[in-house]
Amino acid sequence: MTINPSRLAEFGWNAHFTSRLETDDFNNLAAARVTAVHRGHLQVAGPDIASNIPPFFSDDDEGAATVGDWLLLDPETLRPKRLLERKSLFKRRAAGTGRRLQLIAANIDTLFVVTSCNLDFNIARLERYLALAREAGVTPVIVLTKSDLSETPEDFAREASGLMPGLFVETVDARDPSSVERLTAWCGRGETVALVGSSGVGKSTLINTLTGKEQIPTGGIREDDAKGRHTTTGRMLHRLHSGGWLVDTPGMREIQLTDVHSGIDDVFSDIVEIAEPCRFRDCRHENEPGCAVNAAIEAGTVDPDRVRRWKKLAAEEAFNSASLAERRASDKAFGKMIKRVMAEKKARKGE
Ligand SMILES: Nc1nc2c(ncn2[C@@H]2O[C@H](COP(=O)(O)OP(=O)(O)O)[C@@H](O)[C@H]2O)c(=O)[nH]1
Ligand SMILES: [Mg+2]
Ligand SMILES: [Zn+2]
Repeated sequence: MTINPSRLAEFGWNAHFTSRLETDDFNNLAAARVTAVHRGHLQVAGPDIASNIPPFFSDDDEGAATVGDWLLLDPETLRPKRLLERKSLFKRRAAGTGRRLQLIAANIDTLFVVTSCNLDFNIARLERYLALAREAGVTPVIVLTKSDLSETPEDFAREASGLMPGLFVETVDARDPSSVERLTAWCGRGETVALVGSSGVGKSTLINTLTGKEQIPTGGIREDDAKGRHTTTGRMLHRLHSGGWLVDTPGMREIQLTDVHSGIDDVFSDIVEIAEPCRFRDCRHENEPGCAVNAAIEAGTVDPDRVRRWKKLAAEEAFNSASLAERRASDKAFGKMIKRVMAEKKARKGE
């Protein structure tokens, strides 16, 4: 078993990963993709590999293998040796007081931000998802569903296009394969997509159309079991009939805005630029003298609603990141304390 990029493309491998290999790796290791993470093992898939293997951790915060990761394995034992540098990573803060960082999915190329041509369409929510995509290192594509139910789907598309320079927007009837074909450019061999959006917008319908199977219940039927646990019977990665993969994990569905500072700056780069000459470095663009943002609002060169949404998102992000930083600091202090206690114990034993 060796590493063969053209066969690995079947599992979403692309040039990014080939460029991360050492010459020796090709003949000495095998590569496989993590398709599910369980408590004591990882489920992986690759050419001639469909196995459960031991979990993989390296020493940093983001070192544990997650869904979508590529691992280099010992070809004999299939033990994981190395985690390949990720192309992208979605992470979130766990529920509860600790609010630890959880890795959701890695190596997604494109995020379909799904909304419908009706009341679900909400600019602030879309901006949030765009920031999330940019932070993760993923190309966002806005997918407007239910085009068949709207008299003016092009109006929704036009408004969505204005959210970010160069943003892709596609309008579809999620139930209709010929309409969903517009999305195949992002769903081919070597491509991995994920999908976010509110309940009812047509995500499950879209997945069924993209996979060409009626795998997933639609119309508000829960996929979780009665106790609210997520059933994980091979639903994490779906193979698309155009050759790509779709990641659909519970974490991906519950994703929130965390640690997305640079993502927000990307989506609102025009306002960040306008704010550059503010007199104070830490200008909050409220009533500070010499505020360039307020001057632009006065002059009518920037949309005040957009500024308001930017401030709200940035404030929320600052709050979330602060609590994460505190959490990390206290984890470190706790680790040091344990080390000290162990060292003292050892020293006493040695007496
Ligand atoms: N007319 C129409 N109905 C759609 C479209 N997409 C989804 N639906 C319907 O909307 C409802 C919710 O879709 P579903 O895929 O379950 O949404 P999810 O909650 O995002 O997974 C279902 O009854 C679908 O049949 C569409 O593009 N056009
Ligand atoms: Mg659904
Ligand atoms: Zn200012």
